[in-house]
Amino acid sequence: MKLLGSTTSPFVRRIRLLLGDTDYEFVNLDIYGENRDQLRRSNPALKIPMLIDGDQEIYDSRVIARYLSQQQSLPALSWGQENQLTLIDAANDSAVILLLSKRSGIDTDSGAMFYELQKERIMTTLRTLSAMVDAGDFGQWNYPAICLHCLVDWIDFRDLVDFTGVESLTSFRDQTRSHAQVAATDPRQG
Ligand SMILES: N[C@@H](CCC(=O)N[C@@H](CS)C(=O)NCC(=O)O)C(=O)O
Repeated sequence: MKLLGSTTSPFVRRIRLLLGDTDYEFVNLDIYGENRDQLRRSNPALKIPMLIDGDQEIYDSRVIARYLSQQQSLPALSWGQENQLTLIDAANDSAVILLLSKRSGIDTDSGAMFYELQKERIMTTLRTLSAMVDAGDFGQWNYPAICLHCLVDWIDFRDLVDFTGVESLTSFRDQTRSHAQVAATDPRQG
């Protein structure tokens, strides 16, 4: 089994954490630079992660997680957990948009509607996720908790969000740092 990704992507990190100590090959790609042609050949959506298992190619972390969960005979996610993932993905997608825009030289603080919508989405989802943490909804180290850890750690690493009012999220990140592979997949090592 081969996982195409990068050491900094939060979407890739969640799959690396889910894979744990499974034997697989990790292909670390510079998708905006020297390895872009390899990405073009591998995934027409031009996104990471991507999993290759024999003849089976799987795109998108959510689908990869479903594939691996079936292989590991893990229980299917509940609808509530699916909603947790949707909120985490919504915040993560908007945060990626902010980062790529900044890297493109765009002023994301100009008041432009598009960026105000991304920032609003990030804060509404983070506030809801923070309340869920307070309610104990992320008490188990399962796939949604892994995804939340990767999101919070990544937006902190990229300095994309002011965590005032959602400090439960950074506390959650700090408390879950000791789990297997978390230190080894820290994007700061990338
Ligand atoms: N829905 C996708 C999102 C993956 C994603 O956005 N990955 C980023 C890296 S963090 C990417 O490949 N971005 C490339 C681009 O936006 O051009 C998933 O869950 O796998």
